[in-house]
Amino acid sequence: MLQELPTLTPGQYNLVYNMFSFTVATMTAAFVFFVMARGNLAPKYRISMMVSALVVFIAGYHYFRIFNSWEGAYALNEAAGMYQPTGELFNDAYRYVDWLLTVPLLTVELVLVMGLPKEERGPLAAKLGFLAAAMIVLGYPGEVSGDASLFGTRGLWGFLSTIPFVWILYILFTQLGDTIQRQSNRVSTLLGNARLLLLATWGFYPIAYMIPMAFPESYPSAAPGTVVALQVGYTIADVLAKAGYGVLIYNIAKAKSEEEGFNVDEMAQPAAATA
Ligand code: RET
Repeated sequence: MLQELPTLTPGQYNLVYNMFSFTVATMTAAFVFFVMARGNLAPKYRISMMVSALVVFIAGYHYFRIFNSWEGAYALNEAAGMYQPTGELFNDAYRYVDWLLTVPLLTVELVLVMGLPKEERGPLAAKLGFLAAAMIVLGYPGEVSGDASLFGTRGLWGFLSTIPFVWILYILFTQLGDTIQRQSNRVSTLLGNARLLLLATWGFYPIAYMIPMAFPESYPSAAPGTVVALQVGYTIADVLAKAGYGVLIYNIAKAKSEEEGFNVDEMAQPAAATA
């Protein structure tokens, strides 16, 4: 959807505008939260919060750029009462570059918080990270192609990207199943929830990607509703998959820290006493 944007009603334009603005705020706030919450965790689990913080920082930056790109791509035509494309590029590459950096990090977060032995951790994180990057790279040519049909460019690259996607899910639901079973009840429930949130949010992206395939003739220049739905859909999924998921990872790390005898209040007392 590079240059051929459709004309939008003010309601459609503003919905996307406000969603981008909300996401910049959410990612920034999540960054502050993850950095500050780090101290509540046993040192071993702090790295997973740093990875969460990196993910939302990268996303905050990209949403800021996406937001500016959206503003530049449209101008209000007052006579018509509609937002018309200015001819400036609405750059979808920001979204894909963001995913390319953050999606492998999200898989690393999950591996780190599981507290696996070192020799299992590295190879698993590398494998999941590589598959995640491959999934994003393969999706991009279809996203920016003008041919949105199921058996055309969008469908072909979407299919190729689904292969690493399914592979990741397979690893998460088979290999990691045993590791999750080995944890205490509380932690295994939390890890199970994180995995389900990952499935629910990640599953949303290929569905959003398929929306234009329903209207390949008119997409994108004559399909304002589809363009808006795609942007809003990806944005909601990003907030849940990054900030929401990071909070779940925090809860897991906190539960594990407590089980391993780390007590935040004891740590805080000496500082409070000197104050
Ligand atoms: C694409 C192309 C169509 C097929 C598939 C896709 C999967 C995308 C996913 C993206 C996840 C993004 C996340 C972002 C950050 O928070 C590329 C849309 C399977 C799963 C988690």
